[in-house]
Amino acid sequence: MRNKPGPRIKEISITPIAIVDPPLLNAAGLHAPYALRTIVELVTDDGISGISEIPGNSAIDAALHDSRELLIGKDVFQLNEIRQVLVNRFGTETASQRGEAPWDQRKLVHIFSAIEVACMDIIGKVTNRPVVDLLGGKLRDRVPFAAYLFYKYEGAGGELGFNSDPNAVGWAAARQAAALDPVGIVAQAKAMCAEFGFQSIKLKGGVFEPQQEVDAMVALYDAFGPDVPLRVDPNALWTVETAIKYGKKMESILEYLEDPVRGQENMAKVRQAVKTPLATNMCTTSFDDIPGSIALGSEDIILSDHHFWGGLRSSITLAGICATFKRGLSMHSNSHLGISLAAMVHLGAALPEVPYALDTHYPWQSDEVITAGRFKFEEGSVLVPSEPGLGVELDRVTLAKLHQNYLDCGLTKRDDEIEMQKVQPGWTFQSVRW
Ligand code: GKR
Ligand code: MG
Repeated sequence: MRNKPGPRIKEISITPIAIVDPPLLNAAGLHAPYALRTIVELVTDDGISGISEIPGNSAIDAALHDSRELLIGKDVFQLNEIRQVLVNRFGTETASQRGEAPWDQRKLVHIFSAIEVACMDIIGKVTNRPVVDLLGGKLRDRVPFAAYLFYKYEGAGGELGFNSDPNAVGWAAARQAAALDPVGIVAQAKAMCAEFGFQSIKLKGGVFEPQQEVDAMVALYDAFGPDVPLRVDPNALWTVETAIKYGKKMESILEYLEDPVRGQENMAKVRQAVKTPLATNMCTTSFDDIPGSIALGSEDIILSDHHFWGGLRSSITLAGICATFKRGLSMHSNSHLGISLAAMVHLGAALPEVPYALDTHYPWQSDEVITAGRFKFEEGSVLVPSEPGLGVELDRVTLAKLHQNYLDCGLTKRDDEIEMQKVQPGWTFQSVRW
């Protein structure tokens, strides 16, 4: 019997969007009033649509446009061939191209992810299976996420910028409040956990001098007690000495310490000196980094992210490597909407183990681009979609509105340093600060 050829890609739409983001602080500066995302839609010759979402950046968008002619006519099931064609066109990418910012600045890995996820959405629709089944099947019905706290200035972001909507209530109101000290962080945590039911908490650090951030973690521990796992992420801004000094102070209260220092060698030094497990989304972020990670012992937990590990199937490969080398595996996040969340949930449901609640920025976003509206969290978890493919559909009216936001806001890439300089003239990003 002859194999029937799979559905072929006929159209590719690449739509940059800008979504409202509050003034959140991090090691690289300040979030702009809008976070950028790119929505990719593939349509097959028989009219089936597959979608994906990746971090927005005009260079990645341009490369996606360049890859169009290579992808048109390709069978969506031939993911290996699609990947090969993209590698041939763009060449390989080194781990160092990730850059020093908290977020990953590579191009090719994001393109792989965008195309692979959209193809898998189509494959799921063709085979009448949710994406999780294409990853080997579901091991859990719900995927747990953690509260992700940020120091922040007052403000709602978007058109309101540093102003607030006086009519907002509940989390929508709390999301606007300033949080610049331990009291503000505890208030933010209480409001976020009340709304979403999160049972683990992460603080984005690397903003204030280390003792203030340690005080915030102690305040969270005092407010939530020993049953709520806590993590802090200084995004590699500390020296080895600082990380050992303050890491030791937090040994009895942390579930893990995320990227206290820069680079695998430094992470390995801290790991030998501090009892708390170390996690990373900065020093081990590609398969090329794995030999160094194992040789040096740079971390205990790898925070995977299908957007920069090259897609969902690569993330499953990573899970196998983690199991072999006794690394824990969890998930990293950036500002995102529901298409990314759906992909994260399918992946989270397929992972052999989910020992740590996954990261998500989702509570910080108020926009959505899928027809069903915003995902609901129950007791901090998201139910795994059971419909074919990702289980979410594009809301085209909202997509057009968010694209207009992109055109109007004038941003073409993320630059938190420039945003910070608008508030603190002369402020510069330092790759190691304390
Ligand atoms: O959104 O400010 C942020 C975060 O700092 C993000 O860019 C990081 O990539 O969440 C991330 C992390 O865990 O390092
Ligand atoms: Mg991190």
